[in-house]
Amino acid sequence: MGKPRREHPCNWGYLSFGLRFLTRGLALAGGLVSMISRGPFGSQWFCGSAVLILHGKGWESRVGDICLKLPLGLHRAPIVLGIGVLQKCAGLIMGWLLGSAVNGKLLLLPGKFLLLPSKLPVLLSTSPQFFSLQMMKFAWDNYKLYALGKNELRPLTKNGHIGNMFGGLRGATVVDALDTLYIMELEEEFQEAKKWVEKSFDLNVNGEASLFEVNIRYVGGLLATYYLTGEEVFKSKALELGEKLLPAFNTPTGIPRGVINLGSGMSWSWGWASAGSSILAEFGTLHLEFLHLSELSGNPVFAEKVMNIRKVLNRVEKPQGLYPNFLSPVTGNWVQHHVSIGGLGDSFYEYLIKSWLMSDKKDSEAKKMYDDALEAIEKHLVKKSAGGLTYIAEWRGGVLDHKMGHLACFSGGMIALGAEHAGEERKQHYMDLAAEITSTCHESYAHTKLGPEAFRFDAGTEAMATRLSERYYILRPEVVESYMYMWRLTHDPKYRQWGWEVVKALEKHCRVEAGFSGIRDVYTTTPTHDNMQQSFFLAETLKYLYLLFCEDDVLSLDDWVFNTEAHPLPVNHTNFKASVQQ
Ligand code: DMJ
Repeated sequence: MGKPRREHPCNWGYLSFGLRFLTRGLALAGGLVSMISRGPFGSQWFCGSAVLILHGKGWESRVGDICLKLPLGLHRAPIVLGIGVLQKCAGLIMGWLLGSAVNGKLLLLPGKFLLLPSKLPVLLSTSPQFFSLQMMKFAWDNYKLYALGKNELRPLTKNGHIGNMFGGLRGATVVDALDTLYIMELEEEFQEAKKWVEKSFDLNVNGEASLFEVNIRYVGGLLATYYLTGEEVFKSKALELGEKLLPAFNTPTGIPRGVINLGSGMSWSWGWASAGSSILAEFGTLHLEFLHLSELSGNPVFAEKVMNIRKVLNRVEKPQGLYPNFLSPVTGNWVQHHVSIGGLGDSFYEYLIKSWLMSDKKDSEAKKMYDDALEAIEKHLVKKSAGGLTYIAEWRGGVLDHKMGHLACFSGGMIALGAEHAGEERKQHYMDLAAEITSTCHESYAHTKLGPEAFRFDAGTEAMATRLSERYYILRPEVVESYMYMWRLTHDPKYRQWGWEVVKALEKHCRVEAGFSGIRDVYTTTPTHDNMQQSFFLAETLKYLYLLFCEDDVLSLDDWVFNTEAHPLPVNHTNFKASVQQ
C-alpha cells in the first residue's frame, strides 16, 4: 500500500499570517486605546488570538476566545505585553510541534483549549485529512470506552448495541474499523482493535445472520486487514467465517438465501422478501470476497459458488436488459419486477465492474455484464428533472418512480470508475454522467450539507425528501464515496470542497458528547439524534473522507478495489490460482 502521507497534498490549510498579524495588531491597539481611556487603575478584558484560516477557495474563520480579566494600568503595560508575547510564543511552539506532526501548517488556538476541551483535537486542525483522522479517533475512542465488543456504539446513552444482523457475531465496529485505523496510522488504536480480534472475536455463535452483511463487513474487513498487514490472525478468521457461510448456497439453483444460522448452517429467505426470494444486491455482492477466500485457502469452492451465481444470472431473461431485485433461489426466475440502483440492487452492479478490475481486467464476462446493465439503466432509468438535475429513477414493472435513495449515490463513483475503461467514444459520456449524478447527490445535501435517505423529483420537487419518514441521515457514506472517486479520476477541486462541507456538517450536526450519531431530519439545523454510530461510518464514511484528501497513491485505484463496505482488496496482478476459468 502506498502509505498515507501526513503532509497535505494540495493547497488546503494555509494559515494567513498577514491577517493573523492584522487581527492581533487591531486587538492590541484596541486594548491600548481602552487602557488609556480608562486611566491607569481600571481593569480590562484581555482577549487572545483571532485567526482566519484559508481553506481551498473559501474562508474559514475561527476566533480564539481565551479572555482574562487583568487589572490594567499604564505601569502594568509591560506585564500585559509580556503575557501577549508569551501566549503567542507558546501558541507558535505548540503549533509548530503539532503542525510538524500533522502537516506543518497547523494552527493552535489556546482559547479553544480552555473553553472546549472535548473538541480540542478537531479545532486544532486546519487540515481536512487530519480532521477526518481525528473524527475517526473520536468515534473509535468512544466505541472502545462504552461499547467495545458490542456491534455498534449508542453515543447518547453511552452503551452498546447488538442488533440482529450478524447472527450472534460481535464487534462489528471493531472489524469494520480495523483497516481504517491502520490506513490512518492510528497505531495504538489499531493494536487495541487487533487485540480484541485475537482474544475476544468468537466465531462459534448460533444466530440468524445476514449473509450479505457478514460478508461485506466481517469477511471484507478481515481480508482487507490481512492484505494490508500480513498478519495471519485476520486471514484465519476470514477463512473460518467464510466456511460458515457456505451452507447458504445449498439451494436448487445455488443462489444463496439471505439469512443463515452460523451455528447450524440452516438458511432461509428474509420474511419481507416476496415469495421466499433472494435479493440481487445480497447474492450479487459476494464475488470479490469469495475469490479472495479461494485464493487464500487454495480451496476453489468459494470461487465456484460465486461463478455459479453468474451462470444463473446470465441464463435468466432480463426485462429490457434490466436486473430485477428479487430472484427465486428455487427456480432461478425473477419474482418481482422492481429494479433499483439504490437499495436491493446497488452493489450487484458495483461488484460487476469491480470484479473485472480486481481480475486485472481479465474477467471480460463481468465487464460485459456491467456494460450491458449500465446501457439498460441509462436507457430506461436515467432521467433529467425539470430543474436540470440528472437522476436514476426506480422501475416497478415498467412504471418509473422518480426517486433516488441515498444508497444510489454510490453510482456516481461507480460510473466514473467504469468510464475510465469504456471505449473512447463512451468515455467522456460516462464521465459526464457520473459527474452529473454526483452533482445531483450533492444537491440533495444542500440544506444542512447532509442528505436524506431518499429524495424525489416529482411535482416540482428537486432532490428533496417529500416524506417525513425519508428525512433521516444515518451517517451513510455513498455521497462522499462518489466524491472520492470523482476527485481521484478528475482532480476537480470542487469534490474536495464538497467533502469538506460534509466534514463540517458531521461535526456540527452529528457529533455528540460520546461519538457520532445519525440524525432524524436533515432539514433542520437543530436535529434530534438517533443514538446510533453505525459501523459503516468508521469503515466507509471516514475512510472515504480521509482518502479524498490523501495523495492518489494511498491505496491507488490501480492496485486496490474497495468492497462495498470500503474494505480494500488487492487487484490480482498475477492471476489467482483459484479463479475459476469458465
Ligand atoms: C454499507 O453497509 C454498504 O455500503 C452497503 O453496500 C450499503 N449500505 C451501507 C452503507 O450505507
